[in-house]
Amino acid sequence: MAPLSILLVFRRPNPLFIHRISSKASSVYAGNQQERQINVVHGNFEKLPTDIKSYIIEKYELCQPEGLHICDGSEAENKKFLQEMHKDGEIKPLTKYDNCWYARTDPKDVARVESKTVIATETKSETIPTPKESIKGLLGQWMAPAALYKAMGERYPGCMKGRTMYVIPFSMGPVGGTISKNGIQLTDSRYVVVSMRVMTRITPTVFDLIGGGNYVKCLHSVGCPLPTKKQLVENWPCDPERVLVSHIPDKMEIMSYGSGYGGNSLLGKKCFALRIGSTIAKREGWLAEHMLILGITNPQGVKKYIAAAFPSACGKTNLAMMEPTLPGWKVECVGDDIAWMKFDSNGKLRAINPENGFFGVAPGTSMKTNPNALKACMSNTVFTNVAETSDGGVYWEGMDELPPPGVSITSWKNKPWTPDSKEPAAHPNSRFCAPASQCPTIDPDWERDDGVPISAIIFGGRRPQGVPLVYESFDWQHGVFIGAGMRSEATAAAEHKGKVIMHDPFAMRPFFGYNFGKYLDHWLSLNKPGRDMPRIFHVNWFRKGADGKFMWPGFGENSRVLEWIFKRTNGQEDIAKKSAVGFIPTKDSLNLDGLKENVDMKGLFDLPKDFWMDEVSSIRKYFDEQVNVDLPQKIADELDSLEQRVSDM
Ligand code: OXD
Ligand code: MN
Repeated sequence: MAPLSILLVFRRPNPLFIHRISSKASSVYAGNQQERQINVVHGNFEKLPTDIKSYIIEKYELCQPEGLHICDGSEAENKKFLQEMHKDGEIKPLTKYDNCWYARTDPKDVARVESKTVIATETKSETIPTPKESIKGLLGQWMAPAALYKAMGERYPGCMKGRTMYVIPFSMGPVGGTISKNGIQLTDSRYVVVSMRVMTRITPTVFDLIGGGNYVKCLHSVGCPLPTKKQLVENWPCDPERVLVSHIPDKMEIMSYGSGYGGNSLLGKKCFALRIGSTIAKREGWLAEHMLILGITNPQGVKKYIAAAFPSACGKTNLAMMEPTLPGWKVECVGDDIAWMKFDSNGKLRAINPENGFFGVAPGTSMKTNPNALKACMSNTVFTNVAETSDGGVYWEGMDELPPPGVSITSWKNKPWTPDSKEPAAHPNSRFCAPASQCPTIDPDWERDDGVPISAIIFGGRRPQGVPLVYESFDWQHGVFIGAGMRSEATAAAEHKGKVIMHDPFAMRPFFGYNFGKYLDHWLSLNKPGRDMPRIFHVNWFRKGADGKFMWPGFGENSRVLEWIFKRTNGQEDIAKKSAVGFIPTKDSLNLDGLKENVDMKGLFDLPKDFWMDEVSSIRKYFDEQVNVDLPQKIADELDSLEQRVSDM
């Protein structure tokens, strides 16, 4: 298409191309038997693969947008959307940086909404373990297909009226890569399009790669047809009362309604890469996990890769981008949130980061805690719900310093803000959405299409009491048990309140795409002869002393723990000793050279018997109530063995 005609199209209200469709062939929802038209405002609809055309027709019929824009992912297209959004008052430029933008959401749409996130399968037990009688299952939310179709029928018909439907062809992972997968997202939000362009790889090549329907279908609507019936808050369209984020694994389909916030609307991320991804991974024999991936090189130049699962807001991004304090060591980032891992023909587990950007939590990010994240978001970044400064910059809690005198701060709620204000300047779940390639420590192999070899898997959580700085599982099965028993303090990334310690197995509790008991079976089944199984560890940077202060300095100092893990993956036996919970470092084997603070190592590795007896009881209660008959016997045995070891302490 000639650029001139594109220009004309955008200026003219007339359709560029009218595609006639018969509603009989397509819509199961609308019940509308008239002939309707697709008003294609950008792209060549006719050239799309037949099954994608049918998918679009079906959803176009249902959502009734004003036009269809098939995204090409180009710089020019991105610029055009950003400018249009600016003109319409949906975002504003942050003039202090290069091509950075600021969005405020409706305060009712600020986080993932777990209570309204569902998976539809024929039987409930495909989605979640059957909990013990009279207990509410917390390992996912099932919705009967009929109930979901009814709920969709109440939401989607006409939901895009007056808006454009954007078609986003995207790849999770390097385009055409051996571990990568493709998706098509339909959305009525330009904010989503520009954010998806950062977080995934948008390219029309995806249309060529999709054959025979092997892709994930994603439909997203903010649920705010035009003209709006209500006054928008911050110009942020959403329908918070009726949010519904649904997944249909059998159809490889995601449908998300009512929210524009990242975790609910950038469907490549949690919905595809984890929930639907984990069901595909189970079927195909690999793993889709809530894990960062980092490369670590020792002073001799030997490099290894580590994957690590932490619940939301435990510092995954910080660890993935850390600057080691140990001289001569280097850490490079492959990904900060999601890992897809597959055993290759040599039995090595290889991982890719299916994402293309970082959707990081802003508060707490500073030059001290994560200089690389800050550098990554100095250009081409969309900030959401942080505070803005009068000199065109951003501000949030935990930043290194306040802006200079004379520069004022406006909070995420669009109110003047000073350090004396009662409310936070930035929402605790405010985000930066930045291209991964901009991270100064991005790993040279981060886009290798067959992934990087994984030597260790780390589980962790925010545990103020009782849990040592690091321990290693006795073997793969024990490691799977450690993942299953993970617990952590609640996060701002979802709607939970307060600082309760929540069970969050594998940091996947909000992201399992299928029955957690079957997920454990799948993990256990991966340990096959001839495979080089990664070693499994558990870390806790967040233990607090009697004075309520963190006992371990964290951040770059965590490289000392990574060094110990690195050595263990080299088979160094003399640096570990057996404890009730797993192998822990022998005295003096954790390198503390040059550590500026005094650290109570004894306290950090102390295993209080009462605490661990309580821990065993909590895990047992959780397994009994939540996983019930779906708990694999091997995991039940591991729990019994832990109890025995603790009572022998
Ligand atoms: C995230 C989360 O946004 O885990 O990454 O909630
Ligand atoms: Mn996450």
